[in-house]
Amino acid sequence: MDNKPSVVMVGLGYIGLPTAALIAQNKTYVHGVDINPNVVETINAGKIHIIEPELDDAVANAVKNGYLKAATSPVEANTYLIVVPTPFKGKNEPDISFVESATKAITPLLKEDDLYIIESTSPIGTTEKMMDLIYSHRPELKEKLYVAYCPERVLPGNVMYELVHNDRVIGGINEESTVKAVEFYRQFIHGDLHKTNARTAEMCKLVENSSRDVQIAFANELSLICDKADINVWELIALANKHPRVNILQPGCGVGGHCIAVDPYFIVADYPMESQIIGKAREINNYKSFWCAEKVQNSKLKYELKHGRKPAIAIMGLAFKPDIDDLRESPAKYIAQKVLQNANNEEYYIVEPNIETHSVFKLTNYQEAVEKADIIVFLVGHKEFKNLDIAENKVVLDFCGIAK
Ligand code: SAJ
Repeated sequence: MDNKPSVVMVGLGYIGLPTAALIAQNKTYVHGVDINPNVVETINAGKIHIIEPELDDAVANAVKNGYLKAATSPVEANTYLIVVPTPFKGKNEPDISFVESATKAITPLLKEDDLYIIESTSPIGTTEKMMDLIYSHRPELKEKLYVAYCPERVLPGNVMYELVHNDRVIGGINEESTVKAVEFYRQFIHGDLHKTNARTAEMCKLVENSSRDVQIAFANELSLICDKADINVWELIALANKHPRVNILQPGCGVGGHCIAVDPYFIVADYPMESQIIGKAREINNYKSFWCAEKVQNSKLKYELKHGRKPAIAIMGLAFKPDIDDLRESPAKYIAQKVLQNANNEEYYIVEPNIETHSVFKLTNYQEAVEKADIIVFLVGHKEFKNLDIAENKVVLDFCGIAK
């Protein structure tokens, strides 16, 4: 690519790469940066290192047409996007060191009127902090850059569509920065672009996922109460939701994924005294997974007492939510691991229809597992598990409402 890139995208992961491909589709030159040379090589070969529908074609075309190129270091451009991970350090403390090092890497390249945007999920105040970091190294640029925060809110599996069609919240460190960032996103986003300031935009991302976490915690708490009170929680929720202003979510075996189970800690870490419900919701949702593992253990012992032999147990689902193959941060996987740790010569059938093999778990076909097991534990509501024929004499532990 001989053309000067107009956008530098730092971080070519689940969000950075699809966004880079989308911008490049719009005939804007994008220079993608990733610290992993294998990722860079894969992308420059027109291939992808992550699983996301339609992303392969988008990247292949963008690379072929010369609008997307990857490298391990940045070059000069007009717009710089920071889309790197913000993991945890210690006990649920957000770690913004990747955002910091990405910012340091592009700081020497910045010039007057450039636009710098953070998309990474970040603790409140990160954009201001990064602006100060830039100006501490480049004081001559003070107030001459546009600096903004713009979180993404796409659902894995539907990223290419949602990137274009979802509304976005855009918050600059001043009004001019907000306007400039809106102009940038307007080129390739059809959803509405809502203007605010950087701190509100940062908080907005965290609040979206915390809100869902709190609502799921409410459903999970109900499931614990109903278990003791001998009430079918699924029926209860369906009935309560007949009220025109009630909308309770579904209980499950815990909350997983890389966002909902993570982002609330970004608020709790900085505002521990104020974020009582948000913190408690995290505890409840984590506890729910532990509780499910305990239930399996109890039911195993009960079975042995009653039948005088060890039961065969089917663990149905390992993914973090229904109908996906993503096992990272999965409560179902955690429960399966915990159950196997307690194993005492019982026969186990581990089922995950969305993957072929697993490095730790020996997988069994779901029909075979249901047929052979005495205790069937539903952890994930995969479509394959619906309407299965289950013999009357089997013990069913339904943690995801599959049998309802
Ligand atoms: N879950 C329940 N009960 C429910 C709904 C979900 O237990 O009623 C569980 C799921 O099984 C799963 C977890 O919650 O373990 C999260 O699943 P999800 O599908 O709700 O969310 P994610 O993590 O795939 O995507 C979320 C989305 N955020 C919101 O819906 C507020 C997405 O829009 C965000 O872009 C994404 O997080 C992100 O990157 O932040």
